[in-house]
Amino acid sequence: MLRFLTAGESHGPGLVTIVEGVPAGLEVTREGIGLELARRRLGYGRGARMKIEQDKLEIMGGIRHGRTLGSPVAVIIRNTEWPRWEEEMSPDPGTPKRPMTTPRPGHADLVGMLKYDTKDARNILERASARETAARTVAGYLAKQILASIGVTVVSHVVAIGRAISESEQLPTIDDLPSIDASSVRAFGTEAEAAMVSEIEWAKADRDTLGGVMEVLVYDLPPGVGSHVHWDRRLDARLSGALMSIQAMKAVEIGDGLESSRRRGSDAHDHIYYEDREFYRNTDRAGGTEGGMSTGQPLRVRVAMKPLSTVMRPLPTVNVVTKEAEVAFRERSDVCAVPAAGVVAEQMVAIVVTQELQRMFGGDTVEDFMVNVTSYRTRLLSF
Ligand code: EPS
Repeated sequence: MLRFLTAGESHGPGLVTIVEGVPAGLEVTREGIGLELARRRLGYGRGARMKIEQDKLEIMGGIRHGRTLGSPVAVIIRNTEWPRWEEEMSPDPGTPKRPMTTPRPGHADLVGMLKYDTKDARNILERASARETAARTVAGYLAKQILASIGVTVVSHVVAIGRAISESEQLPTIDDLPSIDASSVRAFGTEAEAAMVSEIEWAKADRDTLGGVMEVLVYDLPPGVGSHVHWDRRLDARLSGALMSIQAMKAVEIGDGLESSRRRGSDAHDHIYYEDREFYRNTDRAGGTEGGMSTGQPLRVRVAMKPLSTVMRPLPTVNVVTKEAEVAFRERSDVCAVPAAGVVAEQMVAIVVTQELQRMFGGDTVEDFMVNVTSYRTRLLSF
């Protein structure tokens, strides 16, 4: 089963990802990973850093002549910002020039300083930064390649930025992904895009930040992925945990989620029909999961991001050295990172779905994996 570790600080020498459990024979290109990294850099409202970072990657293992070997895939992404920050931040090893002593409310700063016993928030924020998600992108890309081998597609789009909400009921499919990626806020539909952009402009002018909501959809997943038999195998539980692991996420909703809690049972579920040897539903209120398993309907998950905590109009805090009231430190940041976070959400969903498919179907090679999935799909047709 696919698993991965990341290492590296936001302004350190670079980010490292090791992905284990990738089947052999998967087509993987440096360009493919690079394109995925570029998608994560997009979005109106991002700061200067994203124009600076090139996300140049080096493949250190697991891939030969454009195909995976079955061994761990290792990738390094060097931080363009490293030399400048190294000079500025640590004139003498261990004694930073400017320790950051006024933690930002909402960030990992204060709790991290208490826990790891440091009076310099930089020791915490460097790893807490969402720069780490660049490293996750490598695992997300590999997962999506595995899913593509069996025709499963994953799409994300931004449904809200601040108070600007997309009203469209229509769900985008993989064919809509190019137009979503071309949208400056990764919205599906131009009307929503205009409202979201002006929301960001308003926040920027006000020296403030914004959060929002992203939706991830998975199509053509066979029924039965995940399991009702144990808490840690439930697909919806695993998706929620993975999405909440993304920096700054505060809520996850599966299907109609909160709305279904306000409905009656007669109006809350997806009725079952049968035609052409297949069971199907006319609605997808459950968001494609029942009993912790995929139903075969599109998987539909939303995740909400809080506004970034580096606010140019700084919030009240306490200096951890003097214990005096002060305002939180400010440094270069983004006004809104929701479009980029949506790409990361897409990747985390792809990773979890891939893991659960691998648990069901195994396969040391992509070919074995594909054969096993096909045989399961055939069995369902003769149920
Ligand atoms: C981030 C702050 C900004 C973002 C960064 C996440 O970085 P900096 O302070 O260096 O300008 O650009 O995001 C990335 C570097 C990235 O690759 O997504 C933060 O505070 O989390």
